[in-house]
Amino acid sequence: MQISSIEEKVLLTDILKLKKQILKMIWIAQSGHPGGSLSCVNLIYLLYKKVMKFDAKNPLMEDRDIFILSKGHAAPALYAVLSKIGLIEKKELYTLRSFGSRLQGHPKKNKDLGIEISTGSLGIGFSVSIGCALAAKLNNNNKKIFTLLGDGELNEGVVWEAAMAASHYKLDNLIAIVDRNGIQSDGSTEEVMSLEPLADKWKAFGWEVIEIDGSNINEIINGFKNACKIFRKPTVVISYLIKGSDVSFMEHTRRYHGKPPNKEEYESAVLEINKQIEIIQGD
Ligand SMILES: Cc1ncc(C[n+]2csc(CCOP(=O)(O)OP(=O)(O)O)c2C)c(N)n1
Ligand SMILES: [Mg+2]
Repeated sequence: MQISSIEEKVLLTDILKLKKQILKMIWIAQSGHPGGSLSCVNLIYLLYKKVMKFDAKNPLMEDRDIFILSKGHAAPALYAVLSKIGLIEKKELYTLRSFGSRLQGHPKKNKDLGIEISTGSLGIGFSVSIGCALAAKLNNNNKKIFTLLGDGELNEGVVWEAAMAASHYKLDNLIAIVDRNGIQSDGSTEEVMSLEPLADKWKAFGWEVIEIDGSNINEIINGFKNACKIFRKPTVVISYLIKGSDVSFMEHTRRYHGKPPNKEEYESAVLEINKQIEIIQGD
């Protein structure tokens, strides 16, 4: 692993710790979606940490940027990041999916927690983000709307209807991010419902397309920042990632799409991640 700066080292370590946090939450709940949470947590963290205009001390700030987790089943990744930035207490994370908890299996709208809308029904979060972007334009508010979709989520017809509307209304304040991990619940995206040539499809719908290596911190941050500079059309950042990334037996498989680790699996995953943290620290 080539680490070029101290900051990168800190961010990579944070991301690995977030992955451990996600696994612990899902293991304790014995329910949840580890694969798609592990693949995208770096994107969500870097958005909040390095890109978005968002103050955890004032989550209702009028001109805050908005993040919508359209792939709502990755809620543990969002909760872990919201906890890291100070909006959710760590001990509350372990109430994931329990009766009465504010942290359900899919995000439930709670603006004090930084959750702008309820999501989970695939395609809906993305559609709502078009409404948010339009509203911001009508209110002359220069906030940005970021929305994260899964690649399997792109099977939903409503996604393409929303994509068409976004370019029609020239929503340059809207940035969609696709977690292109290549796997959905029933197998590889190309086997279930082929998406390629994906970049060309978005271009044909009038979008600017930025493709990034989703495991490279600088590419992610630069990709998001460049997306914010595009004028008169929406941008999609297609992020090539690995489902279940950083836990070898969860990588590149649909097995852990919606299956929690058992005790042995959890402990072995933590050991693997700890080793990676040690390597980064020693670099
Ligand atoms: C409308 C709708 N249909 C079906 C589901 C069930 N579901 C949850 S996740 C998922 C697969 C999503 O695949 P992908 O977007 O690739 O997720 P990721 O790989 O990022 O976890 C499905 C079908 C749902 N949540 N909403
Ligand atoms: Mg996927």
